Amino acid sequence: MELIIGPRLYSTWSLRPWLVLKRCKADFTVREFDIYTPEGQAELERVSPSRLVPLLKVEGETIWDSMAISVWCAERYPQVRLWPADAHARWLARSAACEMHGGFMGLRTDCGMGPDHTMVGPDRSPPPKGEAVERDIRRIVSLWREMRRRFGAGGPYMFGEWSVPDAFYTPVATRFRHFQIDLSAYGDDDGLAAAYRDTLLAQPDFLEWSAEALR
Ligand SMILES: N[C@@H](CCC(=O)N[C@@H](CS)C(=O)NCC(=O)O)C(=O)O
Repeated sequence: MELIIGPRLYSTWSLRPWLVLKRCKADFTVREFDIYTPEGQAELERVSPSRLVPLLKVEGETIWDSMAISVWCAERYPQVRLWPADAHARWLARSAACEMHGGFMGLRTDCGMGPDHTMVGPDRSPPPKGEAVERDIRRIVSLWREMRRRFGAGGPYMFGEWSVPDAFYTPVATRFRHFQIDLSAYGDDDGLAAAYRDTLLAQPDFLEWSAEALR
């Protein structure tokens, strides 16, 4: 089984299913290539039905899209709890992950993982300003706070124990850190969202990804 990804430093979509596969302790290899070069673009054209990464090559098929790969993982590794056990939490966990998967264009546009935006380096950028990005940040802070308050009793992750939304929001945590976004200015009065951001940034699997990215 092979996960095909873009550059670890920039490809937020690649990070998400990689985290999910690691949670499953899946036996997989990684093929990383620079999608931003002309050769990388040609390779993308050749290997990817959508011209995007990530892709999972398994049993003769190519599964494309980070969410499709995560859904495949839940099917393939039913013993690993990738979604919360509680039904209400599970419904909302899927909503939260899908909201990230399909939205937050303001944040993605203004806080992109461009070549100078390392996820872990000291060269942080100033906080972005603008209606769309600020609306997105406020929404994410409110979502994180609500889920942590309602479902977070069993652990430090969004729904207590680790689940797929944590993978989907890890790149957001890196953006909040990189762009020095003060979450208290967006309704995080008591630091609940900031603590969750720090939990995501301290995940051992994420630290492994970061170390590889800087290699
Ligand atoms: N909805 C897709 C989005 C994937 C995506 O946008 N991937 C970017 C890299 S992070 C890409 O492949 N871009 C190709 C390009 O910029 O040419 C998913 O969840 O996998």
